[in-house]
Amino acid sequence: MRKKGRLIVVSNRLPVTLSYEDGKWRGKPASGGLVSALNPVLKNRGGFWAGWPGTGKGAGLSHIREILGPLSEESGYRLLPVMLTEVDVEAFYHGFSNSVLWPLFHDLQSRCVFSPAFWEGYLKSNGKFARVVAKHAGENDFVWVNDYQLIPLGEMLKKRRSGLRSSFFLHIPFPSVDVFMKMPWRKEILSQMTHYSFMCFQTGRDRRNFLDCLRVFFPDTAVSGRGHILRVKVEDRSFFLGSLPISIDFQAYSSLGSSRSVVSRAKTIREEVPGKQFVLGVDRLDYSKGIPEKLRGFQRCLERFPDLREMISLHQIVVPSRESVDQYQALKEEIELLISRINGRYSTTRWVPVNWHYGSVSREELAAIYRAADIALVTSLKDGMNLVCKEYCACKGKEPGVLILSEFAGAALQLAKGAVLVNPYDTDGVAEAIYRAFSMAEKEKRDRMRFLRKSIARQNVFWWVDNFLRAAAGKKLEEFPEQAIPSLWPGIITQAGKEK
Ligand code: GDG
Repeated sequence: MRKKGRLIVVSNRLPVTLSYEDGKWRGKPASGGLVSALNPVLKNRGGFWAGWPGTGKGAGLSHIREILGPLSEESGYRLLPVMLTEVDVEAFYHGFSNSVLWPLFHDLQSRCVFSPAFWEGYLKSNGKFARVVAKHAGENDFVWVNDYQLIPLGEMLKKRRSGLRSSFFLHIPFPSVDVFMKMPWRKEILSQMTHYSFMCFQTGRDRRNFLDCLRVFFPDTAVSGRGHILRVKVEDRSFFLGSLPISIDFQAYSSLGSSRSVVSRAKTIREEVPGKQFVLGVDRLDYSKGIPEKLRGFQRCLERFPDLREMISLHQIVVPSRESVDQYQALKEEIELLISRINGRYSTTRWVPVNWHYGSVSREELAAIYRAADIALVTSLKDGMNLVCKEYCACKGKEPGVLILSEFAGAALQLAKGAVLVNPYDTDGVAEAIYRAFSMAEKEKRDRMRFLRKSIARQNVFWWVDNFLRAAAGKKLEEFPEQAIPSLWPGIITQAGKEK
């Protein structure tokens, strides 16, 4: 009998964060959009998640092994580390991934550093991922590669194991031809993207941009079919091409938001809020999230609508990210400066307009903050999807709340009807949207929230994953076996590329 294939997820980072405290290495589950979406999918499916454990310094293989064992049991899937050296991380992660692809794909080409050494490091580290995955994947396993850091992996896996099928999901946007053209390795990247059996984007807009680029660089590109999934032929390769908006486990967030402890904590948060209503921002520290633009919009709102002073406050959670990169440090300083200016100018003895928390909070606490917030404000300059806005609506339950959402977030295409859309570069527009949300009639708030929740509940993360797997592997999530976590040791590959 043929062995049933398992589900294998590959992403740059494993869904854990390692830290060295009190002379000991510790690990805890990581936060982030990709992790939030894929965690419930892989749980108890007997597969594994391969990725870099996020540290090159000091943590030897035995430490990693010690930490990942129990965490694998907790997660319900095996965590398989891909070991990278500090030099690898510099060129592959900080370099090509975060100083070329990330800014370019978010239309911020002036932030790109097109260094050939980064490109070489990108290919070299992808080779290390290919080696680990090819070693542990079985013939019938389904390999699901995630995100821009691993674009070359599919072709590399094919070269190592011709029978191994892999599919790809791009979590970030795909730029238009004019922007994409700027990248020196544009044709190589495009070609690598055609080596997956299924290539999927967040939105129809991203997919259209990708097809436009293909047609420029591969004029023989042929497309057939219509709807969510198309068939594309480029040179001697043919593959499926889709667009599926990623989502959340709506039911889980909705239940969490209505749980007794969260409702009670939300009440306490509300009581502590200075002013009548509060606006919430939750973002990773990243220039693509438009945090300074949000602060400018909020400041403008206080300037133009004095009746809102002492009546409204902004709570901004900023989750630390890529802290060692200068541009991110500069962004943090810009945020601090803007906040102190707003607070310096408008604070009174009873009211501080902006409160911010630099760090992450527990999932429960986040749910309570979502539930308590009157308005959620998402001002991404560009965002693949944005899960925060979906989590906010899920946690709100029947409580009225208003979502102000950037037109440039992938989620805007899906949630346009219920949300108040803004262009984050338009400071007056953001200010007016906050004023409108503040003054919105209760009935309109409830109607909009009902619509948003319905739409997110319908296209939840399981809808997304089922559609992805159906298009990519011709089966549903339940058809992947529920199995015990596979054993891993021995068979790990070290930073130096040796097997242990
Ligand atoms: C990328 C794309 C795309 C945030 N603060 C805390 C916390 N979070 C969690 C949220 C949410 C996630 O982080 C952020 O997800 P986003 O989707 O908003 O953004 P990215 O991290 O940039 O994700 C994005 C996503 O991938 C999925 O494809 O939507 O466009 O950029 O889940 O809940 N979680 C906890 N504490 C916090 O303080 N526990």
